[in-house]
Amino acid sequence: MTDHSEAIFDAIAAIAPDIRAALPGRRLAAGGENPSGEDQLAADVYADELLKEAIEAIDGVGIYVSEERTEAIDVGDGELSVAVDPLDGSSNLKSNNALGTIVGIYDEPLPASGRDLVAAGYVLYGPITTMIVAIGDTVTGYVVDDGDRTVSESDMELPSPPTIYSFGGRVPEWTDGFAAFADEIETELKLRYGGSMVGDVNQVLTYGGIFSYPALTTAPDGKLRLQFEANPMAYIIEAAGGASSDGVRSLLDREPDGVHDRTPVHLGNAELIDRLEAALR
Ligand code: AHM
Ligand code: MG
Repeated sequence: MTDHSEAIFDAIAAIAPDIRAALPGRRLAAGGENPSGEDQLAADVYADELLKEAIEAIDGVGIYVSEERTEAIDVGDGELSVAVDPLDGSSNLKSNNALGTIVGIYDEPLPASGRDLVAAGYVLYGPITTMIVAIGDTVTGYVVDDGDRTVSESDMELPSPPTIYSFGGRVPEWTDGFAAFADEIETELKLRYGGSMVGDVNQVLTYGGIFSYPALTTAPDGKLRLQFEANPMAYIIEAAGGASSDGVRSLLDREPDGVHDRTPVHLGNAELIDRLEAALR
C-alpha cells in the first residue's frame, strides 16, 4: 500500500511542473481560446485531465474522482481510490496568489470515511513548488524541482506555541459561537489568510495555529468538500500531531453521504481545536 502511495506521489510530483506551466496562459483566458485558436480548458479542468492520466497509469488504483467530475470513475482494478482537488483556490489565479493540488488516497470505494485514508498529500504552487506527504503518522516535506521531489523536512510536527490564524467566510455570516471564538483568538494570534486552503493550511503547518472555513448562517455545511479537501488535510494535520474538527468531531469521523459533500473545516494545534469545539457547544 505504501509503495502504491509513493508511486502516486511520484507521479503527482512529475506532473506538477506541467500544471504550473499551464497557469500563465490560462490566467485571463480560462475557457477561452489559446493563441493558436484552439479551445482552451480552464486551468482546473486541464489539471484534472493531467492528474487522471498520471494516476490511472499506476498499479493499485481502481477509482479516480476529482472536484471537477460529477462522479467517481473506474480507472483500473486496484483497491485504492484517489480523490483529488486538481487546482485548489483556482480563483487565486486571477490575483496571482497561492494555489495547490490536494490528494487523498483511500482503500475503500468513494465516498469513504477519512478513517479509510492510507495517505494524503498536497502540492503548493508558491514562489517555489513544494509538496507535503503524510503516510500513516509520518509527514514529510519536499521541494519539487523538474518533476522530482527532494526531502526538505522529515517527521514534520505542528510548531507550538501556535502563532497564526486563518478564518474563511464573510464575518456577518459566522455563527454566534464561531464569532465568539474568533474574538478570543484575535487577541492571541496573528491573522494570515490567503484564500487558498493549501496555502493557508501550509502556513498553519509552518507556524502553528488554526485554519477554519466554518459553518455559515447561509451555508451550514460551509464551503469545502469532505472527500477532496477536508479529509486529506485533516489526515495530514493529525499525522503532524494536530487536530481536526467539523465543529463537533474529528473530520476523519464524519460520515460521508456523497462524493461532493461539504463540511465545516477546522484544522490546527489540538488545544485550539479543543477550545473551538467548546465554543461551538
Ligand atoms: P475551490 O476548490 O473552488 O478553489 O474552492 C476552495 C477554496 C479554498 O482553497 C479556500 O480555503 C476557500 O475556497 C476560499 O474561499 P473564499 O474565497 O470564500 O475565502
Ligand atoms: Mg478546492
